[in-house]
This record gives sequence, C-alpha cells and structure tokens, in this order.
Amino acid sequence: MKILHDNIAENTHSLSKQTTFRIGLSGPPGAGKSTFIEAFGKYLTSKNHKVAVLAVDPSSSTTGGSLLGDKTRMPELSCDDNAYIRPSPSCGTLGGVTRTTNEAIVLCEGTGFDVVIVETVGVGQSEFAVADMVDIFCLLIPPAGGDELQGIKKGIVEVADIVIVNKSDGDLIPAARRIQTEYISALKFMRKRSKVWKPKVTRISSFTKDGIPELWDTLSEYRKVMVESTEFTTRRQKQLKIWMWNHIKDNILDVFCENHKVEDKLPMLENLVMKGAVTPGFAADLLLRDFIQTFK
Ligand SMILES: Nc1nc2c(ncn2[C@@H]2O[C@H](COP(=O)(O)OP(=O)(O)OP(=O)(O)O)[C@@H](O)[C@H]2O)c(=O)[nH]1
Ligand SMILES: [Mg+2]
Repeated sequence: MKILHDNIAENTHSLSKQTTFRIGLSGPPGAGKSTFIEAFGKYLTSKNHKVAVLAVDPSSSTTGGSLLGDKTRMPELSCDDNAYIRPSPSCGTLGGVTRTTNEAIVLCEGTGFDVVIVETVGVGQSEFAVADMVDIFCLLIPPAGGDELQGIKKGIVEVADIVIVNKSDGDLIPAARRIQTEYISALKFMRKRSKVWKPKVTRISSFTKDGIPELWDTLSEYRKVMVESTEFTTRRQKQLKIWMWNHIKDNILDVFCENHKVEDKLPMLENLVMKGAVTPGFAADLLLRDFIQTFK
C-alpha cells in the first residue's frame, strides 16, 4: 500500500514525464494472445525493457483454467527475470478486478516495469474496461473471418488503436493478407478516437516472429506522436478520473444497500413496486431520502 501511495504521488508529479507504456491486448479465444505475449514479451526483454503482463478475465474465476494455460503458453517469459506475469485475479466482479488491475499497473510501474501489457479476452465487457486503463489498445485477431470472429463485439474494433492480424505464417499468409485488407477498409469508416493517430492494421506471426520488430516500431511511433501532441497525458488524466468514478459507483451501491434504514424498507418497497402499488420513482425517492437522512 505504501508503494502505491508513494507512487501515486510521484505519478501525479511526473504525469508529463511518461516513461512507461501501457498496452492493452484483446482478441477472441484462440487468436493467439498468450503465444503473442510470449513472443512479444521476449522481444521486449531482449531490448532491455522490463515487461509486466496482467490478465483481466473475470470469467476465468469459474473455469480457473487461465493460470495453468498461460504458464504453459508462456514458458520462456514466465522464467524471464525481466518479466512478471500476473494471472487474472481469481475472484470478484469486473469492477473489483478492474480496480485491482488499475492498482497493479501503478505498482508494477513503481517497481521498474516500463511496459505493462493488460490482456483480456474480447468477448465480454472487460475489453472496454481495459481500453480505459491503457495508453494504446490493440486488437489481436486470427486470419479468419465470419464465424470465428463473430464472438468479438463490434464496438471493440472502434476502440482499437491498432489491429494485429496474427498467424501470418505458412499457408495462412494469404488469408492473413485478406483479413488485413478487409480491416483497413473497415477502419476507414470508423470515427477516429485521436486527432493525431489513424488506427493501423499490421500482420505478424507469433511463431516465426515476423512483423514483431515492426510492430514495436509502430507502437513506439504511436507513443511518440501521442506524447508530442499531449494526447498521451490527456488520456491518462481522463483515465484517472474514470478510475475514481468507477470506484465510487462500485462502492456507493454497497453502502446504500447496507444502510440500516434502507435495508429495513427495501423488501417491502420492492414488493409494492412490483405490485404496481407505488411507482418505481416514488419508492426510489423514499429510499434515497431515508438514506441521506442517516447522514444528517
Ligand atoms: N500458425 C500459427 N498459430 C499460432 C500463432 N500464435 C498462436 N497460434 C496457435 O493458436 C492457438 C491458440 O493460441 P493461444 O496463444 O492459446 O491463444 P489465446 O488467444 O491466448 O487463447 P485463449 O487464452 O483461449 O483466449 C494455439 O494452438 C497456438 O499454437 C501463430 O503466430 N501462428
Ligand atoms: Mg490465452
């Protein structure tokens, strides 16, 4: 906790220094996220970066499979002294996981990790939470269209700063090229998120490592352009505000429901509302009035 406080204080002073880089990575199951992080992470540590990988996957708490899977899929990176891999917290709601991840990012940066990768599977709401945590949001997709990509939410493409087509190797190269072209045209029609950055579509292979150095160059270029235009700082500032509000929203409902006056009346009022005896608005006003009165 102390590191966290010190670091937050330091971060506020040095918001303009921006020495760290937070990269969000999302993609449908099987896109190759774990394999990519292994390859990309090793590339970064070979360039003297310190890399932290944080998984955000509230659903994995039920399967419990993600830790085992990722240990075997990132065999080298998990043994690398310059890398830290944190599996998804094994409990809690998306709100809870989001909070611990926000704090883990700050902690990792405070202990010297300059690149933080936040990974999530792109089929729920967690990818939007991750997009609000990072400096750049990457969408990783396999070279397959239609059915296989149906699982990813349409809106997720709109928040992507870069689309990475993985598995561009061997027989899959033509398909990967096709998908790349499709995404380039699709992105042309999307509303731009940044004044200075046009979303790009790159092609890589996590097996052969083709395209990985070029991808890092593109990410670094993004960072440079964003820092120079001050959008980098503005985004982080907005995110700090979002983090605070998320936390307030998550907690205020708990405080409300646990309030003794509210607790007493809640079941009865819910019942009356369902029967149509009082309007929902009236019942809510009544409960809120009682809630506020306990603080007077
Ligand atoms: N040909 C090829 N296959 C790949 C590549 N990257 C990953 N794969 C394969 O794709 C499959 C899925 O890879 P994972 O890294 O487990 O994918 P993931 O996105 O982490 O999957 P989940 O954790 O289930 O969401 C595995 O069989 C990998 O070997 C690649 O660059 N080329
Ligand atoms: Mg995985």
